[in-house]
Amino acid sequence: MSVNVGNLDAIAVDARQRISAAADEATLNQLRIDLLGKKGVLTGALRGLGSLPADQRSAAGARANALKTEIDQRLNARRQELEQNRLQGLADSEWVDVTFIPEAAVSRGHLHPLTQALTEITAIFSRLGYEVALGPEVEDDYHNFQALNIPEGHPARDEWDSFYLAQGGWLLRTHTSPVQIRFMEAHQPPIRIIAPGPVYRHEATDAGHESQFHQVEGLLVEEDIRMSDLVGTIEYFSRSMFGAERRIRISGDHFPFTEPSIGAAVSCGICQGTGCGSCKGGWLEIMGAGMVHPQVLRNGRIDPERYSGFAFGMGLDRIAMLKYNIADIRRLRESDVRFLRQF
Ligand code: FA5
Repeated sequence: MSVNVGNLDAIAVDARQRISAAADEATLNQLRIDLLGKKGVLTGALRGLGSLPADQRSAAGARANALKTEIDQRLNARRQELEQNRLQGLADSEWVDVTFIPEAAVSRGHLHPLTQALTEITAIFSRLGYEVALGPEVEDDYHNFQALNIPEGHPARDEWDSFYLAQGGWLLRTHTSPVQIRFMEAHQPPIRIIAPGPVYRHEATDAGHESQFHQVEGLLVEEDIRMSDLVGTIEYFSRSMFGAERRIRISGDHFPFTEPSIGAAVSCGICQGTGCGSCKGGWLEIMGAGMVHPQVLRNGRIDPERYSGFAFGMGLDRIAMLKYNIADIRRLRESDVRFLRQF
């Protein structure tokens, strides 16, 4: 190649451009070879100096050497620049501050007391051969009331005032008892189910009452089932759930869908049965129960001449309160971890 100051300028322009565009170390290494290596552009030009006329040789030689130095410096500078950028990029992702004191281990959560109580209830009843059934939270009037012997205008509707949806006569279920009807409509005996879930009531709240709480319904329908089977089941449940030292009180009650009907209460663990702000005279009512009314069996398409059964509906929140000695039901819904972490 013939060398003159003009094409040295062209090499310089091209080299500067390629060096500043190089985005990584490998490209820079390759450029060094291409420009300054044995077979590099500039080396070739230097070699051609000998063929220049003597009067041009020294000027072109000086220019070529200066360019060689410049290229070398530019390659080094660009390398440093790339390294600087890399370190800056690391700041967010990989940079390790060795002076940093690690935080205390992040505390793990655990199951909510209501979930813990329900898990235990499910385990107890599954030992007795019950399975879990679920029903809708938005119910129709028929399943929530009429099929349970509560026709329109029946005074029991006052006890179970609900939240009604604007259209279609739907309501938020006031208890889990409609699941009894829905399950019987679809199954013939033997039936042994528990049906847990949220229920809603339009009522004032206090330490023992919420307007949204949870129930666990139970239904057993087989041949020759008696009240003693129900009482035995309640006793077995209470002993398994609360321990033998808690006392159980069974008293008469009234529900339109059971005949006869009873209520079951467990002695309060906060006051040891003497009476306090979170119980009623030392007792906490945990469930309503009774023998399934023959008309309710018929509404569920089951022959009351052949089959009989019992049903119960327990308040899950009340059971969790009893089990864990929680004085106010409203605390269960506050989601305050300082409170929840105790259980
Ligand atoms: C009923 O809801 C009936 N469906 C229960 C039943 C089922 C009876 C099957 C017979 C056969 P009651 O309204 O009493 O009954 O509620 C049942 C339980 O839910 C109560 O014993 C109590 O433990 C709980 N409970 C009732 N109201 C509230 C409330 N506002 N807040 C928290 N728990 C409540």
